[in-house]
Amino acid sequence: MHSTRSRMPGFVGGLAITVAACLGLAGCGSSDNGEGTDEATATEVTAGAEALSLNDGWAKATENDEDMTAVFGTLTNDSDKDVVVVGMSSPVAESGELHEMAGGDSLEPTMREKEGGIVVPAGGEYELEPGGDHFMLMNLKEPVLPGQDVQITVTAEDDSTVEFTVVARSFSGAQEEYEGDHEGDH
Ligand SMILES: [Cu+2]
Repeated sequence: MHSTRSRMPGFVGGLAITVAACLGLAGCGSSDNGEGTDEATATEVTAGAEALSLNDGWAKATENDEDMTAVFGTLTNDSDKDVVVVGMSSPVAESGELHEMAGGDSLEPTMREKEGGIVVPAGGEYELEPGGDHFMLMNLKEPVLPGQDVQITVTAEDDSTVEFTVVARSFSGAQEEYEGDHEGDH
């Protein structure tokens, strides 16, 4: 006996219609900029890194010989096109990465490299914060001290770059482990 017809097709169909209507409204937000730009065209072109500013940027000062640390702040895009951030670097670190927090069943939050970059929407902003997405400075060449200026370079997908200077400060949070790293000095 195949009784697949008892799966309430009317209910499922109603859900699908709701989702489609939502997507049609460009993320359900009201984006009335009055320019009448064809949306498909607008999202194909992105702006360079110079459209970005970093507000309230700061770096976490290192403790206990940590060899990595993170940079946070609010990325703001002043242009009318999205900016896709694909990389970052700093003189104080051998490399820089874009990180996100991995969800999952683990009690310990872990972070990992963010695939596809960070999209700062046209005229909008993107929050980098402890417990969320952040810039990661890997293999530090020296400790990052509270009050120290840390220069960072942010790269967009068209290889354009912009430099910011953030101040390091002590912060007791953001102790997330790197995915696959379980040294755990508690
Ligand atoms: Cu990280």
